[in-house]
Amino acid sequence: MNVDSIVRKVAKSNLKITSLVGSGISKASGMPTFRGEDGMWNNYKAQDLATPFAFQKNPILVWDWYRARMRILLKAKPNPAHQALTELEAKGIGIGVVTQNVDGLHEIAGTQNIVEVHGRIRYARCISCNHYERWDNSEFAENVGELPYCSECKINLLRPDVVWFHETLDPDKWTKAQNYIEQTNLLFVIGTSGVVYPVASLPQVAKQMGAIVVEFNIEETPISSISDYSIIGPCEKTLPEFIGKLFEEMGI
Ligand code: BV8
Repeated sequence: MNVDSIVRKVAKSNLKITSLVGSGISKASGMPTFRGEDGMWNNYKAQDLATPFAFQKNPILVWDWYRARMRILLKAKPNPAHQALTELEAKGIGIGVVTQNVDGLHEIAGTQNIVEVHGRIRYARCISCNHYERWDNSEFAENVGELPYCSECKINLLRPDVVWFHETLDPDKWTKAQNYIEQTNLLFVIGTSGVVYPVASLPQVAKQMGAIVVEFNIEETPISSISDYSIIGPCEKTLPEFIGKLFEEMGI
């Protein structure tokens, strides 16, 4: 089915769209994905570094991985896919973005209703006293091989303010993400391999609650089988095109 027919099928007056987003949306901004060919760093798999055990064993290695990502991020800009989600919200039919990404590009694109379920790379938090601080523009971001200590308690290490594998999600953020899904009658699933739980369970929940699910990816994923429509192609192209046609169809 072509995009025009899909748009005609999903367009209706009281659309409430939630977007469930993964690292594929930031690929065009230059950010590496997690499991694609760019998911490796210095022969380490991203998901082997994004764990409390890796940090405990070798905090310098883990911080150097985050510094490498931050150096790319400091040059990255939101791309047309991020901007399309901001327009969706501005037109009053986008109710929220549930992002697994930690890069902060949705906020820079101007989207307001975002829940960063896996945290935010630009902040670091103390492993003990819960002090937070931004580190993206600090000289620490440059100093490979160095460890940052908390400026509050002075004795403990800082860690990236993200959710690692085997760590539970922030309950308030998880509740907010579920609230978006419960209000949704059209779910966009954008640039995610759909393998990381509990976030990967959300499309099924939306479906069971009667929402239509439209997937935007460059390939099939485990989510494709429960999606009503899968739009194959780079989301930095397919998403703005789809959303533009949706606005036309709805006359907004
Ligand atoms: C949890 C933050 C409860 C860090 C991330 C055993 C023991 C313990 C837990 C588990 C276990 N087995 C399973 C689990 C659960 C585990 C999990 O799901 N593991 C998977 C891998 C099997 N989950 C957890 O641990 C979660 N917590 O369950 O708590 C608990 C606690 C203890 C014990 C039991 C249960 C926490 C998960 C959070 C991990 N943190 N990131 C950081 O970023 O540094 S996850 C990481 O994966 C990123 O957030 C990333 O966004 C996310 C999902 O990946 P994707 O975004 O989908 O990226 P990926 O590369 O995979 O795919 C990119 C996609 O884009 C592809 O489909 C590609 O085709 C597409 N694409 C590429 N280019 C484009 C495109 N699409 C469109 N256009 C393009 N241009």
